[in-house]
Amino acid sequence: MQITLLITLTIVIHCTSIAPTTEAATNKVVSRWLQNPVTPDGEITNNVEWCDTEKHEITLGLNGGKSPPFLRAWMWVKNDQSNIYILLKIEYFKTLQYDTEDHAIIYYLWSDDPTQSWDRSDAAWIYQIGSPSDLHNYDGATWTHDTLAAEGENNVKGGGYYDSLFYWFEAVKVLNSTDGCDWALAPGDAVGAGNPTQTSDLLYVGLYDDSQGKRYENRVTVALSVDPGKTSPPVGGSLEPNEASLLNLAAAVTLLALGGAALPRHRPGA
Ligand SMILES: [Ca+2]
Ligand SMILES: [Ca+2]
Ligand SMILES: [Ca+2]
Ligand SMILES: [Ca+2]
Repeated sequence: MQITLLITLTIVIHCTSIAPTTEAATNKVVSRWLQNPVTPDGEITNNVEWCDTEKHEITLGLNGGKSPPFLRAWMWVKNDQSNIYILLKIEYFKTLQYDTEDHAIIYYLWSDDPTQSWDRSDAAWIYQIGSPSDLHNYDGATWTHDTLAAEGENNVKGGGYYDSLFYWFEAVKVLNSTDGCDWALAPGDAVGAGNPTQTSDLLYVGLYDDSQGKRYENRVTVALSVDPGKTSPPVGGSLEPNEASLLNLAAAVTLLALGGAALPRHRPGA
C-alpha cells in the first residue's frame, strides 16, 4: 500500500515538473500604493524614495527572455491614482559592450478584444542621456513617437545611468493619458497577464543594447494597487432593501418550520 502511494506521488511530482509553465514563466510584480514621492532623476534620490515598495528579481534574456545570455535584474513598482513608477536595476554583463545609448525598455502589446492578437502598442524608452521617448504603433520592427501623432504627447519621465556594475533606470508613466497613443490603465488593474496563447496583454521590460541592436527582456505581470485610504464595499456587495426583506422573511419561515418540526407532538388525552 505504502509503495503504491509512493509510486503515485512520484509520478504526480514528475508530471507536475514537466507540465508547461506558461503562467509561471511570467514574472509577477506587485505594485504598492505610493507613499513617498518620486523624483524621476534616474537614480535613488533619497533613502525613502523607494522604501515604500518591494524588490522583485527577474531574469532578462534574448528572444523574449527565453534565450541566453541571461541578465539578472530587479524591479520596484508603485502607483498612485495617476502614474506608475518603476525602478530598474540591471546587472552589467561584458557582452553588453556598455555605451551611453544603452537604454531601458518598457512596452505593452494588447488588443481591445482579449480574444484577438495584439493590435495596439505603447512603449517607453528610458535613456541615460536626454528625455525618455513615449512611443506607439509598433509594427513588429519599428515604433512611432507619440509626439508625431495629432493628439500625441510625451507622458513619460525618467532617466538612468551605469555605475560599472549595474544599469539603473527610473521611470514615471501616466496610467491613462487619453492621448490615443498610450495604454489606458487604472488602479486595481492587472497588466500583462496575457491570454492562454499569449497573443495580447503582453508587458515586457528590459534593456536595449544599442551598440549591438539586441533586446534583453522578459514578460512581467504588474498588479496595480488601489488607494488604501478608500474603504471597499462589503464582500458580496450590498443588498437592496427589498432583497434584504425577502431574505429575512425566508429565513424566518425556515426557522419557524424547523422549530415546528422539533416541537414534541401532543397526543390527544396525554
Ligand atoms: Ca529618483
Ligand atoms: Ca552597448
Ligand atoms: Ca505611447
Ligand atoms: Ca503618450
